[in-house]
Amino acid sequence: MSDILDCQDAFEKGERKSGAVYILRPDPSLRLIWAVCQFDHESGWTVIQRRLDGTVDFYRGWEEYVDGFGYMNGEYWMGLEAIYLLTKTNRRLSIFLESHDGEVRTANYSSFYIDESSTDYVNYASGYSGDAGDSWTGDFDLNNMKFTTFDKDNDMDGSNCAAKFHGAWWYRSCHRSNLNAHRRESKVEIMQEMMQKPQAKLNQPITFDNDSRTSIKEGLNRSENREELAASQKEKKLAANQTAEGKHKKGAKTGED
Ligand SMILES: [Ca+2]
Repeated sequence: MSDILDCQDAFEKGERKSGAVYILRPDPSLRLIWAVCQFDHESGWTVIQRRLDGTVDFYRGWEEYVDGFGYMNGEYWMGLEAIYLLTKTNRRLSIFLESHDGEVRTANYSSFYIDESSTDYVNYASGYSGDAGDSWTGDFDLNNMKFTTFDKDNDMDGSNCAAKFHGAWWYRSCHRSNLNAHRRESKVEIMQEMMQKPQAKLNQPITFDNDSRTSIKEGLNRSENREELAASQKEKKLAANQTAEGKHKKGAKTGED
């Protein structure tokens, strides 16, 4: 069972395998989350969204945006519920946009978190810095907006912004940032990573030590299996302890272990 809260916690525990998949448990009582961690000299970042090559379709409905989709070694959206859990404690966000010729621009927010599912994951972002431009808290403020998908219209526009712009986002009416949108036929494509935790540029390619085709869903399933396994191991241990206790009672008094 994972005892790593998030990628920052992994960093503090000595982990340094950038691009590796870690199993996180941001709240001890809650579910496990599979995530790619990136490390720099002073912190660990949890990759909550990544788009690299257009191989994963990001035009999806509410349920999938809540649960997450994609592949750990490629493109993925971690899922709103997981982002909610992670941003309960870590509230920094960095967005990296990389053009085909390798130019990286960043947008950093010193505070970012989203609220729980009953609010449809209302977002709160502030404290912009960077060179990518602020399309979140500036003139087109997305603060206090709920998340919108093509099958769940929470935006302020007369239309459904997700359907209109082929994406899913915290749209107001409609957007300037649309990071889950369908890729346009343009010469410059972008590579993005949305991470928690501060600054630093990540120009290095992503490498994977883990299974080459691990999907978010598989990760969740495996997490559940691991939990079941851990639970059954705990039961066995408990049973063994009880047996041992019984023996102790029968025999002479012995020290507790
Ligand atoms: Ca609308």
